[in-house]
Amino acid sequence: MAPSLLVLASTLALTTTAREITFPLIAGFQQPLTGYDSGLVPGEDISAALYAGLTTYANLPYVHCLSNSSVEPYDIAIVGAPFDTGVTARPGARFGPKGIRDGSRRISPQFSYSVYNGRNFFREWATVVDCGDAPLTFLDNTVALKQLDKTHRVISARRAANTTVAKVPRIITLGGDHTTTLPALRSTFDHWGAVSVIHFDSHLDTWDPSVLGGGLSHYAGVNHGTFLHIAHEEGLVLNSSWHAGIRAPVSNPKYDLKHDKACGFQIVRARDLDKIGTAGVIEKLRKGVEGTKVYISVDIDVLDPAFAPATGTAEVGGWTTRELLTILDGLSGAEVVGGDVVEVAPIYDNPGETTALAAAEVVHSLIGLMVDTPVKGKVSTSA
Ligand SMILES: [Mn+2]
Repeated sequence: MAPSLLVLASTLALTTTAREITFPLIAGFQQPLTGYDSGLVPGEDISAALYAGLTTYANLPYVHCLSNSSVEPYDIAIVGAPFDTGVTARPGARFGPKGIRDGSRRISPQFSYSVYNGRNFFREWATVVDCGDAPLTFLDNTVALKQLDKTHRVISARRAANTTVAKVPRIITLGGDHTTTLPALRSTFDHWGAVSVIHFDSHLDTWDPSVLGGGLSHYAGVNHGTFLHIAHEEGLVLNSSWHAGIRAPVSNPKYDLKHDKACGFQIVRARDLDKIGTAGVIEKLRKGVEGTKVYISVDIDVLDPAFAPATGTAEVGGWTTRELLTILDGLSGAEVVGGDVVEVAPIYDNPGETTALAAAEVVHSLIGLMVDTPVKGKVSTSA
């Protein structure tokens, strides 16, 4: 072997033993994204949980809120409702909670100061936790909805963490098809009475069960297109409720729209935004629900399928993710007692998780509204 090759071979051998990569000194340091090293064992900080550990919404702590014993107190609880046997079109929303949590992995309490308002809603007065999913049977809708009723009752019956601000913990549900909003409204009624619903959706969802499904059987009349009719029938909804983003056709314009009004709703249509802008939509909604407690339900199909393809009943001609977030954030000051994001069916999403990312950010906005405006409960709760 020529001497020059020998030198090269020995240099390579030296290189392969030098495995430690040393970077030049820098004039600063990176704050850990989450957690701080306990110092139990010297070395790298592995206490950080971002993209590691089990996936909760926004890397929040998991609490077994449905436990029979006492748990760490919280003020705002995220809970999944894996239920999709109330749909009239594409199923798949039972995997919505998992999809939304996956879409939220980049969000963390340590890195959430908004460039719009300078606030980090995870770091104000409220303890926000993820309760995991409600155990719902997929074989009987009546039983599943009873299980979800009880889930809401148990989670909201615990004593809040920061009782000096608000005594009743509030819940944000990750759907699930839209039927899952009904148990949530029953639960907010128990604590705060009837509410104005701000319902972001491309569909009315106030269909008379006798028109949609109920002709088949009483059981079939309880579904994701009739739950607002049923909520009205049960007296859970005030006449100051609003739909926002409506664009899907109706079967009978005289009956459907009249019936919708009778259920307590007024309508902002999707294309109204072109005329009055996000500021105009915000003004209508804010004025419309003034002085009442508010429940915000976001059917992800309010977005155009370009921004949310992964949903059961997609309708073209919808709002953008930015427009929806602007409108949601614009509702600050409203007394939001509960909220949800529903109809996310991850199987129809794309590799970029477009729908899941949008849904995760919508949940973030709902948390912001709840933290911004605490709500006093009228019913006292026990520990
Ligand atoms: Mn809906």
